Amino acid sequence: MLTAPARTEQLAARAARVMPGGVSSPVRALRAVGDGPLFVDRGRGSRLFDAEGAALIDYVCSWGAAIAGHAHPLVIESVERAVRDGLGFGASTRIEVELAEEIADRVPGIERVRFVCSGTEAVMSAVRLARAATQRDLIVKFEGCYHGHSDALLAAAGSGLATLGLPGSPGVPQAAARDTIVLPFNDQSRLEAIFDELGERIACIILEPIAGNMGVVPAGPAFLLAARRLTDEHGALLIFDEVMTGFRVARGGAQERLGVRADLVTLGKVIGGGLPVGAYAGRASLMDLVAPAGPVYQAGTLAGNPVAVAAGLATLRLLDNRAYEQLEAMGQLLQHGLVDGCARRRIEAHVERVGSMISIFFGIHAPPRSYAQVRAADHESFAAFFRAMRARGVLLPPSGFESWFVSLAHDRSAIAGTLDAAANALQALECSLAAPVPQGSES
Ligand code: KE4
Repeated sequence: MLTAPARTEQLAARAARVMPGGVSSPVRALRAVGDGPLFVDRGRGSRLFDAEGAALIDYVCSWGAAIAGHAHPLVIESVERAVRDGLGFGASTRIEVELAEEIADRVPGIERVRFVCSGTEAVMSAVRLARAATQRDLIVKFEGCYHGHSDALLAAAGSGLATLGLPGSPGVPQAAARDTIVLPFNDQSRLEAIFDELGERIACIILEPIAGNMGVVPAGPAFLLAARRLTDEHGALLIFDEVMTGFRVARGGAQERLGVRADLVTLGKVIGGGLPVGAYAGRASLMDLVAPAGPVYQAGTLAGNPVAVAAGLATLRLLDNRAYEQLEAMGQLLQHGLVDGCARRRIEAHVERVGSMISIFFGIHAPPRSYAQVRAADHESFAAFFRAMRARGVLLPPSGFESWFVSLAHDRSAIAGTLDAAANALQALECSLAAPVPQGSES
């Protein structure tokens, strides 16, 4: 564990006294990468400034939400304008209608949108709706996909559970997890077999169409088409969890990029621009089952909060075609630089990228297509790479089971700075990989 400078150390000690693990979300504890605590003072563009004032080129980007970069002037201006009129009313506002219209305009097949405050709430609500619409209980999810921390979805999840190596979580009653079927991601034959056996009892399949919570692992086209076909054949629903991919991988999200239509879509992150907004959305015949239009209950004090919605709407309005071209170009530049850096040092690694979502898997060559294959990667080397990059002013997501995010603020100079740091970090890694293991040391 690297020692942290004074202010950070002090903050970490105070946090540990009043917060579990000293953090508000497990992955922030940096335990998986064996690094010292991080406290951020502020962000600007592609950079964060930590409690010591050190600048870090940031690839966490608030876990994808800060797609416009930190403190984008137009987003800040929109939020400032909104806060002057009050922070929230528990009543409908014009701006939430505007955001719902913007989402419906962009995402194929969306006729109704319901706002909530997080991706977890969006998924929990969409699954409840799918169970109500089909009058069935079973749900199918995939190992390594993460859909938030609601009880039914924590089984064999990605992100923080994968990072901490947790199969699930204590406190989730058997009754809650019993109706969740977990299959290997991208395993079409297992999916077909489960529908042969239980198809008439399955309410929905939920998946990340481009998984980002086990590192970046795209769903294969045939696998996605099989999920679409099987749900249609058996009267089940297909839910795309696009909390991460929504409005990141294309103007209309993964449905547009991949050309496969889902029945329900869950959204988050980008639609809040860094403030707490989630949503679930789909065709009217489904969504109009949600109260008060229908009997499926879901509610929230801060749902559609005007300040948070203002940040999301301002962010979406920055995402025009040129923006997606830029995200693609900078993502490609970063990927090619990392591939080149590993090749020069004969470090075995695979760099996966979809648009502005990217991740590196050390110790494997073939692109991983399942959680088991990602687990077989060299996560120790990733941890060493993370520490070396942070020491050189670049902050990666603190886990090999996460996606890096490129924002509109990551210009050529930010990418160049990242690749300079990577060249040094990979050199250090090469030396450590080449160093003979001392005789008699622990394996
Ligand atoms: P939230 O409840 O954290 O807003 O969203 C849950 C969620 C649902 N679906 C997908 C595809 C997601 O990626 C997420 C949350 N993503 C993680 C990052 N891998 C959140 C980071 C954290 O837990 O601190």
